[in-house]
Amino acid sequence: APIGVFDSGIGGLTVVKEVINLMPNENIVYFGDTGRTPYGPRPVEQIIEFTNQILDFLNGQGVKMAIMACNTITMWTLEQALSRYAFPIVGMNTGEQLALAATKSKHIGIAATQATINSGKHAQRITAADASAKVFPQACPPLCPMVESEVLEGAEAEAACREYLLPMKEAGVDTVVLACTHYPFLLAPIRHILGPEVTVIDPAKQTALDAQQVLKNLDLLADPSQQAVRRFCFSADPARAKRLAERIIDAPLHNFE
Ligand code: DGN
Repeated sequence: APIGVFDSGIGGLTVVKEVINLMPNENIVYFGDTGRTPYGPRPVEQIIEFTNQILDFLNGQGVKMAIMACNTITMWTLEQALSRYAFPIVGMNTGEQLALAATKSKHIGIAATQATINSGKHAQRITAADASAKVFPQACPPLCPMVESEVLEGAEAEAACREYLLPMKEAGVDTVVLACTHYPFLLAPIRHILGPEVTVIDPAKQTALDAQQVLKNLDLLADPSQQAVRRFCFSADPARAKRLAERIIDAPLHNFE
């Protein structure tokens, strides 16, 4: 049975990359809701409705687990989804352990969609883990649509990353969590803007490790000799999604529909 991985668009491909690196023989069905992205500005009821539609689709594909490869979806829908579906569901790791391990100043920036920032969960978890930490949340509304439209470098990407990420550095953070799965596509301009003195945390790898642990506990890991089959489904423009996938995933990619 495949692992289902999904996002409001192509951002979840940054998580697929880590799932493939960690579990190369697992079958994967990806769903990206490119026809209705972004979810960040949508009301919570609609984010829940769209999420359950995608989980119904993945259920129909017979997935053994689903990974919410989107922070916005995880923050607002994970709890209701866990009680609604029989298969295990893993949300995005919120990165507090990674951030606290990396920071020296204990000033930590969170870059995410407006909906994720509104949830307050990243800040809550960081300060629950270390009461002396100070969190600088920053909503970055233009970044997801920019990535979806394949603007990943150049003057426009640099300018947007500067506008939204530089204020956190100026406020004194030494660590920034990329709490939106689209943002690792912008890692080059983000690193350029923040410079070597700021550590950039992408929780995708930890999310893949979380998923692997759940599969291990349930004895659901694929046979190591299995040749993985991967399918990538989108509600709009699979050709664009494939171009973006090829920018970040090293494995050969087929089956975009
Ligand atoms: N990739 C999603 C996330 O991690 O929050 C955001 C996508 C969106 O709908 N804006």
